[in-house]
Amino acid sequence: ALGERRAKAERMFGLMDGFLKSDPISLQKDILNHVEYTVARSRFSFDDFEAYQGLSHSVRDRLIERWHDTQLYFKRKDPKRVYFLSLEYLMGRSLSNSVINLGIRDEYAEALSQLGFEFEVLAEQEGDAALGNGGLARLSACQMDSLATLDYPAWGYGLRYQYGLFRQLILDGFQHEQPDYWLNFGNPWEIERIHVTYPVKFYGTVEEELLNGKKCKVWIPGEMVEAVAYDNPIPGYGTRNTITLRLWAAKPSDQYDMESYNTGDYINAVVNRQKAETISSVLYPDDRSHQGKELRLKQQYFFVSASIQDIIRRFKDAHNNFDEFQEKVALQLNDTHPSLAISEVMRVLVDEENLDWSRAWGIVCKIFSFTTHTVLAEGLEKIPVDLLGSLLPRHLEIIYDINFNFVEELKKRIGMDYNRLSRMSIVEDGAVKSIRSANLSIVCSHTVNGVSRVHFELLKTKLFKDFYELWPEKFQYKTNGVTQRRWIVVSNPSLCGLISKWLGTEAWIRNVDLLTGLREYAANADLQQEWKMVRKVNKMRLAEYIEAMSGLKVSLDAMFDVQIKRIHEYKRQLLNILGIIHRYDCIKSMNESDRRKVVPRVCIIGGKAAPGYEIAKKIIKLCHAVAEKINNDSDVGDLLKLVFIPDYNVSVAELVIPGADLSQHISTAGHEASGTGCMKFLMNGSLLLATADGSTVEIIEEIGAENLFLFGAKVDEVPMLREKGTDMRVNLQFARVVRMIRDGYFGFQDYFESLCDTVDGGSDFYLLGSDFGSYLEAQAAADKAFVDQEKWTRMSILSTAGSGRFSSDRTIQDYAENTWGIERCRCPF
Ligand code: RUG
Repeated sequence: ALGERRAKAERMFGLMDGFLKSDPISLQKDILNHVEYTVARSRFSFDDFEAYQGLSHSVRDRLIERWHDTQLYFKRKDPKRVYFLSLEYLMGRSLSNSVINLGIRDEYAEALSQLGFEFEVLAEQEGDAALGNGGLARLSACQMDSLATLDYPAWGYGLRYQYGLFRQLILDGFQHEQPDYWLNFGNPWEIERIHVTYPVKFYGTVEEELLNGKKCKVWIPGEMVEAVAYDNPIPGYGTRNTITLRLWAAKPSDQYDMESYNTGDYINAVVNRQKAETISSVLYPDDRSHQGKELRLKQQYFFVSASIQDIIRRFKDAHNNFDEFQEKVALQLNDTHPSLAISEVMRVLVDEENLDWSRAWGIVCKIFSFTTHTVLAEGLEKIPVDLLGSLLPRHLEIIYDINFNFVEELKKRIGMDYNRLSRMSIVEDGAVKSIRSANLSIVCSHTVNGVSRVHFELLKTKLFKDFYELWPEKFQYKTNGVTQRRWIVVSNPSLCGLISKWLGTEAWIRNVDLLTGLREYAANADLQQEWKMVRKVNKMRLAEYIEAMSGLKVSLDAMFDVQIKRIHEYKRQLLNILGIIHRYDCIKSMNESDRRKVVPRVCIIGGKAAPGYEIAKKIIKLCHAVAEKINNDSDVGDLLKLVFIPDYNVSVAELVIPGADLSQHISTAGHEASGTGCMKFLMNGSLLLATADGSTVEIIEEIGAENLFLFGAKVDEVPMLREKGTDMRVNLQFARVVRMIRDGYFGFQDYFESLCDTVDGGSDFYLLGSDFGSYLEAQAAADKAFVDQEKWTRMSILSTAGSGRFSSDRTIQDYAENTWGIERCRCPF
């Protein structure tokens, strides 16, 4: 019967192509049908939100059609697939991106305008899918877009959190967190697969049994939860290929727990079952530390177990010999968060598929690759052994066995160097005995990737030095990238049109290296004129947003200077604010004629602080306190304004980035593994003010140091400067601005005391004091360049022209060829 069904599907394959028409009249009909039958509103009377719903369902139909075709084609071709395991994805909005990638944006706009709606207005109705914290999660989203566009046979796997990243509410300048129940109004971009479910086991005991005379381990679980698949089709651009992001939701299991029903306590039994859903209920809102939390570990195992079952089921549909597994499957660990996939694959192969340990191990070592996004050893995840032993007892045994074999092998290679053996061991013996997830991932992966060249150097010389010396051939790096589809085509349509006009082609949207073609026109007066116009319109859009949000009117002639990212001490938003205080202080002491020479600035800061990160929250409050003072000082007027943009997320970034003249990427050197925000600004022609950290070092190579404003200590100078400390008697400008805060110039004197303590009094771990002088010089250089608009515009064009290397298309192609060993598989229909 299965064979017959397949044959029928094959026969229908040709018929499916272009099944849904995409001319404006057909689109209108579809939208109205969905309004009437899916949304259940009258087609004669519906509002913007209902129109958005009808519209998105009609887009979804078209996505589904291509998605089915792609999946059927992949099934037929059976290529090696990459499975991308990530606990976080920051997808943002889907509507605009989908219609652009489907190539029917203009047809939809026309169809809607005839119905009396505007596409942009409806697009604004969509909420963000914020299933992640920051850079790592947005990177996953960009990489999914590139995987689809480049026709790679790929699947993304993750968790369908019911509550995404918290909404940031600012009351009186203080951050408050509000739950983001993003599914409240439905989510047309996902497809619930009620038949794609897997049981996931937790707790219990491991017992030994005899099977055909062979001793086997059997895990008797204490709890069982059901994982239900929700598929999100990801369309490629300029291709029919549409791949799957499969997110798992936890549901109570029907297979288990009859016992509690039989005891007669029906109500409590139902309530307990419901608790299963908490596993996928909420995203951890901290992008750095979540050590030792049981729910976090449950989340990690839950999504890993369901994904591995799904992958093995797909493999077994077409193959019956696990020796072929490595030819069909590449598993990518996005950071250490999914590292339990390693012990899970071992468990399934050995305990359920009855493979010998050594055969299973041989397979595991060939399928996993690991990318680390961390710079500091403190940031590496550890799982307390007690916790793992209780939640996943069989996994603990397997990890111990992997470690035993590894350490024995290591002894043969390096001898009895106990310090090194103990540093490299997967098991850490300390006050709290723990599993080192990074060591587990390195030992079991064929490739370990960093996310920029600077990061790679740090991995080799510091973080994973011991492992690099053992296996230098395992280590690589793939500098991160972002997708130009989202970050130019969707978010900056006027710039997109201008680029295509001057390059004479839209081909750069798939082949972004073509952007270098803009270099030859960088000084062309006509392009400069049009470039300035586009930038001005984007600034106007941003200014309107600022006014609507805060009531503050800002001048379009001012330089829009932006820093938007998670609030972290190492990202140094505090340095930015101290610089702003200095600027304010200088303006205050100027006479009228000097004031006329000041380049007006609108300083824009946005970002969320992890709820438990006190210092980061104080930085947000300081920003508001300083803004309150400056924005209400009539002495200063339009010369300086400070705005904090609340609830920074992907769609806010899409609005802010195109409107930025200058953007700041000012982390202490050696702390940002890569950074991807800088790439989005670069693509949009914003000039960068940056330290030589993470991927900015490679950006400098691409656009030339003369086209950005560089400052601060270099990576190798940091330890020495830290040792030396900041001498407040020498750094007078720095001492003065910190003193202004300490003296209560901006109010909240006691509250800011501990914040000031982080940068003076001998601490200053992130070197704000020692970098302050060169930071001010870089800012002065930016002012000077801004006065010369011809020069500024040339630098801006050269920034966009040099941004091609920072496309996620390049990153993904490199991964495909040099890490995963997969080939393109383009759906021909
Ligand atoms: O902090 C890093 C960024 O430097 C990097 O660009 C991004 C993507 O690679 O990942 C960020 N990151 C690191 N997010 N979470 C972590 C902790 O592992």
